[in-house]
Amino acid sequence: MHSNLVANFDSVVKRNPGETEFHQAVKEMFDTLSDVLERHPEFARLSVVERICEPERQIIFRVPWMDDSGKVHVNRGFRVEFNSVLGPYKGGLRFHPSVTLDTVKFLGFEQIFKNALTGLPIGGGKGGSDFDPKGRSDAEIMRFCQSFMTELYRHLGEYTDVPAGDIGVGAREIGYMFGQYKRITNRYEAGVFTGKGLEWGGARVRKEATGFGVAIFTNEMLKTKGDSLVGKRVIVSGSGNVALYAIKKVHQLGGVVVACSDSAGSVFDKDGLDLELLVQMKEVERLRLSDYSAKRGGLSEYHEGLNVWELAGVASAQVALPCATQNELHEKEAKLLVANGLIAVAEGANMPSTPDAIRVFQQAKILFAPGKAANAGGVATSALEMQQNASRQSWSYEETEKRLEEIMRGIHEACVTTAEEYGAPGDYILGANVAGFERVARAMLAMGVI
Ligand code: NDP
Ligand code: 2IT
Repeated sequence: MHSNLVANFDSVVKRNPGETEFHQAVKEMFDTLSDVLERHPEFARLSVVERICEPERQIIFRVPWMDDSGKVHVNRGFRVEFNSVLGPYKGGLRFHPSVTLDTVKFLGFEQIFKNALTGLPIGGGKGGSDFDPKGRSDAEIMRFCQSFMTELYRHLGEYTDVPAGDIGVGAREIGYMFGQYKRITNRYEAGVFTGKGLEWGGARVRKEATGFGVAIFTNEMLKTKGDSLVGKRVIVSGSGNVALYAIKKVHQLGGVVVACSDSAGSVFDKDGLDLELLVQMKEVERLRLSDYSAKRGGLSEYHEGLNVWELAGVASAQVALPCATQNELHEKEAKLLVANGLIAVAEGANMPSTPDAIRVFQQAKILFAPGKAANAGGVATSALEMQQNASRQSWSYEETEKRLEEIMRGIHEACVTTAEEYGAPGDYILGANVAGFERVARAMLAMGVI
């Protein structure tokens, strides 16, 4: 590793003690940047890497709220405004009991380079809370969102910081937060949030965009081998926003998804999942996946407590799309997938594969798309939502989907050509990291020491 990267990694570990996910995200990035620093000594001379690793601003705040029985709860809210050199801070909010500053920093760091890869004018940020929405009533969710926004609103703005959804945050939560923002500021500032409802400033295809983008990117990778998703058997992890629409697009592109999961277990439908039923259950009725197999009768098996990747032996899948959460796909499961005919992996989630799992995929020469490339369709369509809000326009579904496809093909092309330029053909991790980093680094140099 280049000496500047070694020194900066030591410093990141020392200055951010115990933040192991943040360290992991930084390490994955640094592992691919040595040649960039060799070619551009000015990046080291002007401490670009050191500056990129230090967020511009980190906000941590108390979120008190009252549940339906009158009990008061205190959660912690976060927003890490990481880098605004390409545009306003942009990135989702995650509500999950596991959220810490570490989580938000690793996600915010990844977001800088993902957003740069889209080629659109968006900086990087991320936020969230350790609030657990599971089992909460609608009224409790609303009170929590209002309390969260009563503090966060002062840091947001369409030219400053623009949140969206992530785990535990969908159109319902965005609605409550946008409503509170509008009320406090007395401004209908549509461009301050993305992922809004279609009747009040949301963009068509935003809901579907991340999952659609993952499937489109996978198909592009397969095309480089003269292949496609047609006839491929696919395992998806998770059954949330990203997973559901990855399944939909895989089916549209001719593949068949045979398994998916939630944090309690996994389902296996050997002839393909019933997407309509899944969407109805998860999006509308907010049910657990354990209810799905009962509704499918004998067509489906539910495996309580099973990590979906362990189904690799029975599923004989050629494609794996991890769409749940970070570090969910480990070395052992990667080996199982490879032994059972895997040819491609695309990360719908952020950092779902552990470093050891990635090593297994790379050694087996599996096509591997890292999250910051494969799942960038969501934030890219968020940027399209901002564009529509700024111009007071609303594009058709077809127009928006066409743009999403072009953006995903553009990101794929940038990964491929950058990897070739750096002597690592087929290495999508290096391609994505270097292409994203170079855009951010060049802009930072242009703007002086800020
Ligand atoms: P959702 O909340 O809609 O769905 C998350 C899914 O993952 C659920 O099925 C959930 O199961 C499962 N899951 C979450 N945490 C865990 C865990 N610790 N262990 C096992 N399963 C878990 O979130 P999204 O679909 O929006 O996000 C999924 C991933 O995609 C995240 O990594 C997110 O950062 C990333 N992403 C999201 C984008 C977006 O536009 N929404 C854009 C780009 C990336 P359960 O219901 O049981 O908790
Ligand atoms: O991880 C991500 O890219 C997101 N959660 C979406 C961010 C956004 O601003 O649309």
